[in-house]
Amino acid sequence: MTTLIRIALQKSGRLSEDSYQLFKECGIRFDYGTGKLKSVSSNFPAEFLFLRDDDIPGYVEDGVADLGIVGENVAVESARSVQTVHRLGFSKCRLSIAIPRSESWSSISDLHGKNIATSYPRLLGNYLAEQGVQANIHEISGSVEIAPSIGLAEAVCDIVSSGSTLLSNGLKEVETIFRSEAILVANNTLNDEQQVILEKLLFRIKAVQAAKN
Ligand code: PRT
Ligand code: ZN
Repeated sequence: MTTLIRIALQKSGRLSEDSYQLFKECGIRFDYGTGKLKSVSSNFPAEFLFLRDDDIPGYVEDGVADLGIVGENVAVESARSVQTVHRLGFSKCRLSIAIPRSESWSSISDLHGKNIATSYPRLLGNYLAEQGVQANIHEISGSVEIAPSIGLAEAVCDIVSSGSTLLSNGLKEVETIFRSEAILVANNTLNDEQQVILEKLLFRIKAVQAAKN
């Protein structure tokens, strides 16, 4: 039986379109968007799995998938043991601290003793520790931006792209703690055949990227 490499992609979200487009430009064909959870390529030894982005690092660590495309923010926050094999340059965003627009700000030490709402407790905790700031981290899974207006926290730490979500919630960005983009991650123990397929894929990805620059 020929070896297939299993690649986990986000089913539907901010990573999906560019991920599908990348494989298309690499000349690798597969069906997606039909509601199917997996699809085998018709012209490359790969099988694609369509998942929630949060599940991708764990699937790759466990070897359910050999490769995955995920935001670096999600990969690092997950603390899963996977290797970053390539940076893909799309789905760029930043993880930033924001406070109500009416509040003054002089430095990160303003957060000492404050409550900060975030879905990224690990990334935020590491940053605050590095900066020597002691604050209370409140982990919430969604709608982080409304936390200050409902009295849950004095600050938030959330993903920002254009900044319009912060603006429309009366917040201002005061400190960027992490810059992210989509990355290709791999299981730590690929066998020789899988490694050969990964090298072929990387060769094509690099050619596509080089043609754009
Ligand atoms: O359903 P599933 O769990 O798979 O997807 P999801 O809803 O958890 O993730 P999704 O699709 O929103 O984001 C996937 C990845 O895209 C993230 O992990 C980031 O790496 C990256 N990315 C890029 C973003 C953004 N840009 C982004 N703007 N992720 C989220 N946002 C959100 C942000 O949380 C905030 O609510 O968009 C809002 C801010 O956008 P602006 O433009 O108003 O600043
Ligand atoms: Zn998600």
